[in-house]
Amino acid sequence: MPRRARLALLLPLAALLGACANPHRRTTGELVVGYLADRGGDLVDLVALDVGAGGWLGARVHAGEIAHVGLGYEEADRYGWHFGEWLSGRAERHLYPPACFFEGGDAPVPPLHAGTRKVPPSQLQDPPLPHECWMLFPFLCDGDIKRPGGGLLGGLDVEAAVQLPGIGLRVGVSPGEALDFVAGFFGLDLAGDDTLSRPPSP
Ligand SMILES: [Ca+2]
Repeated sequence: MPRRARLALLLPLAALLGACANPHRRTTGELVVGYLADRGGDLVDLVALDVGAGGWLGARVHAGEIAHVGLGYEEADRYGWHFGEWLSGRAERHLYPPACFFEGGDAPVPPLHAGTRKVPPSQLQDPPLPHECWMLFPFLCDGDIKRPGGGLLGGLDVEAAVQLPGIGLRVGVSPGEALDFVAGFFGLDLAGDDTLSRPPSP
């Protein structure tokens, strides 16, 4: 390739690298590593897989803030991965009809789900608080059931859990976080969790 033509090709590339090297005082290597880390972070945010060490007998499906449907009772310490958060023994409990009907006695009660409240991120270290919500459209009964840090995208989380005496399993997928993962390839950060979208640390 003639030297003049090579220069014509290299000059735009050099200009591009120069722009990449210092948009926020980050080097090109930091940008590449940060981009890959953000895509990986978005990917692991969209799945949940954890075990419940505890007892009782129950099965349930939670579909964001649309449905908390189940049967039976689970009381377990959860260990594993849950939508970008590592759980190491967080106590959770969930109670569903018909036990709730028994608690209500003769009074007619709606099909309630009693469980641990999802606390805001600032209170993650505090003990979980009890809450009750309807099994369908639970947000109408309890307005504070969002996953910590889940935001609007977390409202689409779907998870299923089975608890047997001694051990249980929970799996989940977050369509909202999946949307954020795909959008990341187009330079969008719907969840606001990309490190590259934040100013670099001094
Ligand atoms: Ca993101």
